[in-house]
Amino acid sequence: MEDHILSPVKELISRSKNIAVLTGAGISAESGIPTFRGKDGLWNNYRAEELATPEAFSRDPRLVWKFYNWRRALISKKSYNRAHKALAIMERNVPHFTLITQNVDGLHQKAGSRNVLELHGNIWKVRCIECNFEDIDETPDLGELPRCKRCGGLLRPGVVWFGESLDPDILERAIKACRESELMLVVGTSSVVQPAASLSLEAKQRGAVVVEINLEDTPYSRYMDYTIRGKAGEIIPELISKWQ
Ligand code: BJW
Ligand code: ZN
Repeated sequence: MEDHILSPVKELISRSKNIAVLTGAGISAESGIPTFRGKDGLWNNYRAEELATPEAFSRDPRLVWKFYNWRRALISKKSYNRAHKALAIMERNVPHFTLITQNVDGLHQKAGSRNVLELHGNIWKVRCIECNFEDIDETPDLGELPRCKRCGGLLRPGVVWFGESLDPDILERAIKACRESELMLVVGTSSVVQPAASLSLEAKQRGAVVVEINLEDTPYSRYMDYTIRGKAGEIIPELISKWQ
């Protein structure tokens, strides 16, 4: 990527005291984890409404667990990439830094990021549908119908499905971080899922500079101050190269 495209954003990153970053599945694509949409997207092989909704889980919990066990096994074999690492380095060099992710793979934390808000939960979390007991279990395959340690009730993945509300505390902290930021980076998300997608507008409306890093255009590209087209694993390390 030519430097005249990146240098104003590099400059903004080194000047800003408060940065918010929103990431999506595209940041983990270079780790070998499939995205949801697009030609190699997960939803091309599986129908979202059959798997990622509370109705699907009530109808056929075995099928939903089969899908999540398959994804848990896949993610357990993957590592963070240069983009995750570069964001962890950015956090250490910026006074106020919030990483908001839609991803459930936990790779930001594995790369060393500390202040991470997981909007859609975490694939290693499980929650009892009877007593709400929450646990973290990194066993890749939890079997057909995993049960609660406390009460024997059926466990469900600790992720947020379509039609479910996001954790209000996490969402509130994410909105606050965006509103207070001077600069917001939106990385590797198709920006079609709400309310995550509109976080960049919260930032922009409060005067932040918004930058999109993606392989392609999204419905929010036109609101961006800068759009950088390319791979997150190449662009973000370049943007923070002065701290490497
Ligand atoms: C690269 C790259 C590289 C690739 N480098 N880039 C308002 C209007 C309309 C609908 C709604 C609305 N408000 C709420 C809704 C309903 C719904 C919604 O948004 N639907 C839309 C699809 C229309 N939202 C909800 O239901 C949310 N709940 C909610 O709002 O509650 C209140 C409410 C309920 C009901 C009605 C109204 C209000 C909950 C959303 C939960 C989303 N859950 C999932 C599954 C999580 C668990 C799991 O993983 O199994 O979250 S769906 C899936 O999509 C997952 C993701 O986090 C999310 C976003 O996907 P993401 O990350 O953007 O991935 P992709 O694949 O879409 O894009 C990848 C991008 O990367 C692409 O752009 C590539 O180009 C790029 N890329 N390689 C840089 N190397
Ligand atoms: Zn229970």
